Amino acid sequence: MKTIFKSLLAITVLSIVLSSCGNGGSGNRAQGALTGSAAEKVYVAPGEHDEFYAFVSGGFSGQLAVYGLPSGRLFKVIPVFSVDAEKAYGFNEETKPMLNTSFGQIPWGDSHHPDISQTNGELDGRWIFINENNTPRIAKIDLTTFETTEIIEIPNSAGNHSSSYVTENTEYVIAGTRFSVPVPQRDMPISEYKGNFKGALSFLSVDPENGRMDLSFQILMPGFDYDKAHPGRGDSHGWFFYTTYNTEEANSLLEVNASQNDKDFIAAINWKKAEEYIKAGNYKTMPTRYAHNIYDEETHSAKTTWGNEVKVLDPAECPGLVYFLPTPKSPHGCDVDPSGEYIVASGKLSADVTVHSFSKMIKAIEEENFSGEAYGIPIIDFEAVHAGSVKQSGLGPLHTEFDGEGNAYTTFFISSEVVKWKLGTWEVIDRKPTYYSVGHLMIPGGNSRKPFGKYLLAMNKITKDRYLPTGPEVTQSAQLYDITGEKMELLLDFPTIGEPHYAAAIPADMIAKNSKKIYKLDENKHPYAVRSEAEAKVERNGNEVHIYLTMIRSHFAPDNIEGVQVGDKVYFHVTNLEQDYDVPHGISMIGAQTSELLIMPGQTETFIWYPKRVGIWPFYCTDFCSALHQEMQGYIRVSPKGSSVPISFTLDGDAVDAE
Ligand code: K7E
Ligand code: CUA
Repeated sequence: MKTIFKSLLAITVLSIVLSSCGNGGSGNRAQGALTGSAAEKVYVAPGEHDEFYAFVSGGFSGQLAVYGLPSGRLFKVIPVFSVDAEKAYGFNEETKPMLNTSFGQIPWGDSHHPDISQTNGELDGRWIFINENNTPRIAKIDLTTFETTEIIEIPNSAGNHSSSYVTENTEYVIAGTRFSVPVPQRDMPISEYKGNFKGALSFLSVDPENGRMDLSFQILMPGFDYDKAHPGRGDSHGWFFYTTYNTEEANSLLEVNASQNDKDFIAAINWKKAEEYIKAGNYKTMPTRYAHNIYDEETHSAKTTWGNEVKVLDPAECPGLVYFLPTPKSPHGCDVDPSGEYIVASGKLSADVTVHSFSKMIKAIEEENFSGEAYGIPIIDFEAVHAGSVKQSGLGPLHTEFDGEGNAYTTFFISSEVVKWKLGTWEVIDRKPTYYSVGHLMIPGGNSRKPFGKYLLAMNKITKDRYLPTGPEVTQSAQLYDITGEKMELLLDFPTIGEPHYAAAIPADMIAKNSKKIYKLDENKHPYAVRSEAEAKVERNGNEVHIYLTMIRSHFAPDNIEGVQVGDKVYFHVTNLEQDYDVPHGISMIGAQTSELLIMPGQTETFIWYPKRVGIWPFYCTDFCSALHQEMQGYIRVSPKGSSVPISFTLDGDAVDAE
């Protein structure tokens, strides 16, 4: 077994070496794979719109990027888990609470798996959810504003990786732990991992009206690593499937020690059963602490509330809740086909892609066709659940998506390719190289009951010589394939932000029409909003100065402010009075230790400035908003501490005395 592992390692190394010179004999760089019509297929003429929105995770950037397909044009980077100076996310007073956790305010995250909300198993385009690995959290982005509106921390979890996938009606978004840890956390020898650490799988309910997430319950699983997950659909709706690795429960040198077992497991969770156990009171309530941050569109502000307990189910005490499906070997991807019958597992160290059958699983459970148990959880006999395997399909299978036409597409990291195969017969139909070392792939709607087919997006970890070099750090990339024919056709590759782990795409017409254009000024409930220039003012309260500032093309009101002193804490509460589409204004103040604010029409945002030196200091609009944008500026007079200069300001060119 060790030999296989070593030879796979050797192949990994070899393929990375090979990849710099064309990878696997696929011809001379990209051109070899391109036909003349490829350019036409991705050409979106100036002023025309793309057919799909693609939401591509930023991995270690912590963000979510919005691209158009088929053009690959980048429209927006939505800040989610990392601060973003461009948009003041995490810098202004309104969004700082979004990054609160039980560990304090965290400026960064590692985002992997976006998933669009569903109704009846089809994409509904209301929200998109995404996980944060490092400090476990799940975020929700509103697809009318393309803003992060909710982040909930996941307690008892560590490395929130098998996340964030939604059930057929977005009843739940789920979060699984990659690392097992002591639950509750405590001081103990790491060497006593085995049998003592636990893996928490979390179910967050989603309010069908407003999308509000709530940590419903957790299932405390044995101390394996939980890797990827997907919900059942159709007949398997009500179940959730998770791949596991390190069923050896090793705690050191996992690359060897967690590669011993011939088979790890897919954990099949009956969450409808879990609901029954919860209803029957068959759970424990564990004290814990986690942040729940919600952005309110009316106040344009986020608030943190704290959760302090969680309902926990123990599978050993809940018969019928969890079953293990033996699966070779250190599986990563866990994907369910549109019918819900097939559960596809990609064993990173297996030569084959293993497919389990949901109907066989149910039959095996009824017949108690078990080959053993682990920590009180039945292990179903492998042959009793196994539907088939795609044999010798490539090296290092990772992830699978579906086109809704009975075909599956699996990525192979080591052999750097996408392989198309047929569900049911398991025969390979086509394979195309990727450039290079592909991780996830995505077909629009490809993990729902209704995939849209047409395109496949491969997300690559390594690009080597594919783009102009930019020093030691080079871009990662996505590649677009046409999948309308029997054979796949490579159309385009384009650079991505961060490391693209996964993506979700949806036909543009499903969400473009809902896209918000402005915030209505008369609905602005920000506590420091002003709705007209006449209300603009400056107030002193001890050493705090509150500036209620407005912006409209092309001036600030007030624009001259006096009476500020060194040592004050100056709040800029800035309202954009515009009510036209696409007229944001920005603002920053010399020496401000924060980012600019970029304020949308009808919105109010706040930043704090600490005047440190006597003098006359300017502020200006940072977003080119009109022909007279450059005139959009103002001054603040800063006097010495204790000075007798009173607060005063100019409105409409007239001086106003505030005191
Ligand atoms: Cu990169 Cu889905 Cu986090 Cu596989 S995971 S590649
Ligand atoms: Cu307002 Cu530039």
